Amino acid sequence: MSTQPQTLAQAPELPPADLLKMHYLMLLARRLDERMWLLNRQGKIAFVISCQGHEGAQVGTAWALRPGIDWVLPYYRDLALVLALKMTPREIMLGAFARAEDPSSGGRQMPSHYGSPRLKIVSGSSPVATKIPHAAGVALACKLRHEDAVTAVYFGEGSTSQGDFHEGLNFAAVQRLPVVFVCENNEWAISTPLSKEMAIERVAQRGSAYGIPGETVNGSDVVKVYQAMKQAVARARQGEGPTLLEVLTVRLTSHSSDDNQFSYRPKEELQTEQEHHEPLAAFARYLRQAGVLDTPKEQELEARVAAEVDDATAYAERAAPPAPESLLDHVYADAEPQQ
Ligand SMILES: Cc1ncc(C[n+]2csc(CCOP(=O)(O)OP(=O)(O)O)c2C)c(N)n1
Repeated sequence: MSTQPQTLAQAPELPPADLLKMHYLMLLARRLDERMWLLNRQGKIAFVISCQGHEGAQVGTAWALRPGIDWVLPYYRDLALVLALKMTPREIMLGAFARAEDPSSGGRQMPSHYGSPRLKIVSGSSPVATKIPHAAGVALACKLRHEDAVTAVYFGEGSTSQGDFHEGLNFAAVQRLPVVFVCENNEWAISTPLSKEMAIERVAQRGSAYGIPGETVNGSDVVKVYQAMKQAVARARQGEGPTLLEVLTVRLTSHSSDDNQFSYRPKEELQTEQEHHEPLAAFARYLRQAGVLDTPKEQELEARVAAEVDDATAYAERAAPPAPESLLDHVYADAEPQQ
């Protein structure tokens, strides 16, 4: 990452209980993610695409949203985000094991295409950035219905070079829609580095082309991320239109379980990022300094998270796969028109 880490900000509006819950969710996401890699290498689940290094961006922004009221269109890295929005570890593992009970797609879509009708989490298509104009559409519907729901859509910086990004931002800006565009910038699009993705320094600069505010925050400064998102959400809710929020993150794993990042990325770069920009450790340090976290509390949280990860894994492993007859559901239109 090219920016220096910022000093962690103080936030009087976040009581210690909230800070601890945020830390717990980041830890839960990290440990679930790590377990999924083990399950993949054991041949038990087909595919993993990681949130590791993005947890601060995701939990910090989620904290400014109202789960089940605001609409959220996540992308595949958003495990910590959907946990913060109240998806459960069991639901996550049911998707990873492609089980019938998986709320995202009944075990039929690739894992990590998170969706939950109960929580207004909208599952996306695999072509990156397509969810950005979808989010503008959701926000337009909310505006026409005079609902005060805000829509938040998440994507990587590589996705901002797709046409869908530009069309979605332009439409949302012209219509002053209640939407927040959250870019998790880890400076890689699989093996393509940032310098080959765009000729500008910051994704946030793209906002000015559409007449909307663009802001960049450090994703390992969870409190700052929350504050920036809170401001963007308030702007949307007050009818002042969209914001482009760029959160600087690090990608601590290969792009996915089918990739080897060391075929294109220097090992030293990853080491530097782990030492200086790793959000889970940075937030734990902040909480220790603030007197909110200590070793016994940390051990207690680790034990609780380990039990939840074990439970979710065992539950999903035992759960039934989708029925063969459901193979073509939602793939083709029904032969008989529905009344
Ligand atoms: C339209 C389209 N082109 C290419 C791909 C293949 N692809 C999947 S993820 C990805 C990288 C996206 O990078 P970015 O948006 O920066 O997100 P990151 O994975 O780095 O978080 C690509 C190129 C795709 N899914 N859709």
